[in-house]
Amino acid sequence: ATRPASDAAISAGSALYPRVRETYTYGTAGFRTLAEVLDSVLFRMGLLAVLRSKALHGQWVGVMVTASHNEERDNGVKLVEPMGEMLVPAWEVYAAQLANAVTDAALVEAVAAVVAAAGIDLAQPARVVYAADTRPSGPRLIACLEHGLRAMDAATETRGLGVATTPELHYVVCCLNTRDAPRPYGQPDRAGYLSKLATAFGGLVTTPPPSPLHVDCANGVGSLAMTALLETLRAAGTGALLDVRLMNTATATPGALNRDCGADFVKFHQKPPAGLRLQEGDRWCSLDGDADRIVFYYVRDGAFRLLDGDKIAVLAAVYIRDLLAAAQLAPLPATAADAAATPQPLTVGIVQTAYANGSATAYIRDVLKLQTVCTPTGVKHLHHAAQAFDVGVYFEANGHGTVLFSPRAVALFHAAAGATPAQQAAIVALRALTDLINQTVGDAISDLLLVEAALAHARMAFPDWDALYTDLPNRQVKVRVADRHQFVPIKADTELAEPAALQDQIRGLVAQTPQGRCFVRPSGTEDVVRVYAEAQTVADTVRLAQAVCDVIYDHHGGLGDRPRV
Ligand code: G16
Repeated sequence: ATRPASDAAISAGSALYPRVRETYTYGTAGFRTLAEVLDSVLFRMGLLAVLRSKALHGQWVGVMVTASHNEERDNGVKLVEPMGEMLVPAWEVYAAQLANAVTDAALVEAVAAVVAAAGIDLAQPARVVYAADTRPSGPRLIACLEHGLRAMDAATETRGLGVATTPELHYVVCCLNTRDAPRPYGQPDRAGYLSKLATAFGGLVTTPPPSPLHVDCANGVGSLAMTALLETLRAAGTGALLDVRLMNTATATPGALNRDCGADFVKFHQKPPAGLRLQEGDRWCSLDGDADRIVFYYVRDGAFRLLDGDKIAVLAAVYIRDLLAAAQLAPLPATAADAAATPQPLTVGIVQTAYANGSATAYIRDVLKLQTVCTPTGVKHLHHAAQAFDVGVYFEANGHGTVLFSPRAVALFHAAAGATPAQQAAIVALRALTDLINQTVGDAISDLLLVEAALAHARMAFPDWDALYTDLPNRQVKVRVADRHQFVPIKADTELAEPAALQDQIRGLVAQTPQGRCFVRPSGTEDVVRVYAEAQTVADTVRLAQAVCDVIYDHHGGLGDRPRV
């Protein structure tokens, strides 16, 4: 058979971006490692993005260049599906095959193998939209990506968004693919994204907050998006509704990104960003490096108090549950087409991971009486589990999450009229919420507005929110090891299949600890193994975490200094 014209372009392009690593892994959020070894990966993901779009008959797919919470010297890349979701698992395998093809010729063969395996018609059009965060390596890696897009098909329709947050890119992908749908997701650019959020927020909140919210922007792209959001609100005449003070906005200072600041730092260390003085009672939050995560915090009686992703999930669930109760919506038939079917109430559920605090899960189950589901770490897993509900609230404890409304629920909100002013107001609020919440992926800025709206609705201050339940003491520790891939998690990350001896020891240590829980899993974004422990007391938690870290360090290839909890 004649070889496609792209073969020569792929081979020539590949020669410019030699592969410099043994193995690249498509992890929790795509490829993520030192930026300096990623050129070949970006070129090859350009090829793959074109193939993915062709496989989907020319629908837009997204490519985001970011390493999110990682240090500035890292970077990464992940592909985004047409509705804004994470790349499907079968294609993660193809991504790894392309990234790891050893020679230029092997890469050409690997591309041909994907074309054959996925049954791709290369004559199909391709459309790819891409963006990068503020990392200095971004422009270079985008150039590698663009070369790959052209090499695979010079006629690929492309859109570069420049510097954008990860959730903005997910939003734009979804908008581009729903332009002709009955309910387009929105205008496919930053202005459309911000005005959608601003309009929805203005529809939910009527009075300014009692005190400003200080926002640690992690010296990342979130500061640019927050600044633009404030301008959008001001232009709409609703600027007073959001009172924020932006901190850590030094996007151009080398090395500043995520350094001693940002959502991951705050959650991990359970302390405020370095160099910021928190006054008693001040309201604070931290975004991460690509603005897809957020955690809130404050100081009370001199103690740092964290309001993490679990607390956000509970607040969002309570808010939506109250609105649903006030709206008194009639149940919908099981399908719109089948009016004779038994009417079904809307289902509401909360999706968490093993990192969810035991107290949060107990509160959701015993007090809110809502269903909880536990999935492995990674938004891709939570997102799909949340789609099983009409209102699926999903948050990782680290502040990554959102709320999904089923098409059934959205249709119901738009069809309902409401017999009383209270019902009408609740229905209007539910409609606005479906716009305020970025349903394509976790979004720190959308979540910030959601939390402000929920607190305003319930007239709650941070301490009231915090008091919904009390977290069990918990610790997370990173252990550097020679080979993190020897740790094989099962049962939604709660146990290890391998090394079996380690899992037995963890079980023994947990059994001796009141309300103890502990698990170990390899990170999919950093070269470490993560240890999580919680227990009734701080002392027990520290003891449990330290004991497990010691076993790993001493018997499973620990590197560097012994981890100290
Ligand atoms: C990414 C994922 C999150 C995950 C986090 C840590 O976040 O999107 O779902 O919780 O990595 O993953 P791991 O424990 O495997 O390192 P981000 O904000 O870094 O993109």
